[in-house]
Amino acid sequence: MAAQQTPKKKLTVRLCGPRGFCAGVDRAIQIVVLALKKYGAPVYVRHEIVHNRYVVEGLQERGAVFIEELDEIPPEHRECPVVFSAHGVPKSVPADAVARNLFYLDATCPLVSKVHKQAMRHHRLGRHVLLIGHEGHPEVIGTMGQLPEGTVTLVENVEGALALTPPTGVELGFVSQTTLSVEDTADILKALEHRFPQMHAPAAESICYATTNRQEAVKMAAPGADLFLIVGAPNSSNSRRLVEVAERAGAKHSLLVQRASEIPWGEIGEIGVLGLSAGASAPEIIVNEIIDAFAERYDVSVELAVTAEETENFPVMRALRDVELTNADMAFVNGSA
Ligand code: 0CH
Ligand code: SF4
Repeated sequence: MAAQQTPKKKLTVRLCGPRGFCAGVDRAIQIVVLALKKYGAPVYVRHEIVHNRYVVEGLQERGAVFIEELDEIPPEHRECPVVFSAHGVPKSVPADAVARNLFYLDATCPLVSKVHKQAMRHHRLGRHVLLIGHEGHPEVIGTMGQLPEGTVTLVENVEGALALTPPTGVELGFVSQTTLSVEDTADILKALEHRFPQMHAPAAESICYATTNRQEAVKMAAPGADLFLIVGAPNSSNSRRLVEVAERAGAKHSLLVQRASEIPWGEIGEIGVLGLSAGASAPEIIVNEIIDAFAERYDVSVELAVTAEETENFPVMRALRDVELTNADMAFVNGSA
């Protein structure tokens, strides 16, 4: 007699929307793919174009070469394009590229560039800039590097805001990293405003629409979730913030995973509701891979937790607009392959 199979346990997967790629990530990946098509391999990319190994490896397979500094480009490859990552770069980087006679394509997200402009505006108006963000993150290095040394002070948390001793006799203006926790940033701002009531805000919000929307959807899906998985990399600021948001909003436990192979099956225990989202740099194909991995072990039903529709689209630079992408390229660019 055939052994009877135990029926799979029921699992509701609350799938957040929006999740995954934002317009800035889509544009940055597109720039590398288009540059490879137009100019051929190798195309150099300064820093991971976005913080995702799957994306980086996919681009490497197509002929991209990832470097951290421009001096890693060998002299015989000076003619090859070099792309700056979505996180932005200090002003010294394009200046160095010009000095080295390199051809560069800047894939900085337009919303990061907007923060750069706001920081520069504060500076132009004679203000000392307070940058809310995390030390060492490439976006923070890029934003600080828009202004002369000593004219920007980094504020990492409420303690930092309380301990801050900015230069005296000068007005203050703030900006932030685009990928921070909306709630933590509000707390930091409250502490700063309490101490420096005359401090000037930027003309536009620094935390971007994609960060805000992904956090909102996770907040909606988290209450009652036994486990919340965020697809993303350990060096992805926006993804790590989603893990924190999930736990704060009521998920019993939340974890960052890069691939289905990282799911710690032995530690999951009894679960009936799984929250699922993906950081702005995580492709949808990995979200599907994770749903499939759960479907092998549970009787899965997917429920959508949608808080916004996103229609943002950032066009690539003119130099690349004449290049045609195949369907396969398009699928890679939008994260579905
Ligand atoms: O969230 P961070 O900034 O670490 O970067 P990511 O994971 O590559 O996501 C894309 C955002 C790029 C710049 O805002
Ligand atoms: Fe741009 Fe926001 Fe995406 Fe960063 S997370 S690339 S700022 S849209």
